[in-house]
Amino acid sequence: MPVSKTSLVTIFRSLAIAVLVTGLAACQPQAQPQEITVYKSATCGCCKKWVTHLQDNGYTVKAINVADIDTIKKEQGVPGHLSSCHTALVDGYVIEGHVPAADIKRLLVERPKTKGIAVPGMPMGSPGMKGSRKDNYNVVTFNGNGATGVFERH
Ligand SMILES: [Cu+2]
Repeated sequence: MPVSKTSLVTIFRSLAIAVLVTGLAACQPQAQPQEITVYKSATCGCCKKWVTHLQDNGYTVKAINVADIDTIKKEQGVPGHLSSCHTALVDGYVIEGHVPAADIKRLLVERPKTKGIAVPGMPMGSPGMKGSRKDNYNVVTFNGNGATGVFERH
């Protein structure tokens, strides 16, 4: 049976759409994991505010209160000079301190070779540290051998 020109066009269009849809799906970055575990002390107010910031940005937060947060930091290889009030774990990375949710998202999309990222100390104006002033601060990467780098400037 001869195939009409119209049906050939229809078949071609369907194929073209199928290829396009497959291509678009392949280009999508890996979906960000929704769960993040946060270790903090029970009395830390700014830690709670950072947890709220994560929840506002779509994360399911598993908050765990610990008596000795320094032990967690040592276990996770957070360098002493980069330490802050809370330590979080998400998809193989360590998140130390008041790191903005947008930077965590970029970390999980770009997946650089690093142990984790940190906002050392507790800079005013970082998520969970809203106050009368806004300090400049850096989000820094760290790895096991003491090397650090700048991940983002705020
Ligand atoms: Cu804090």
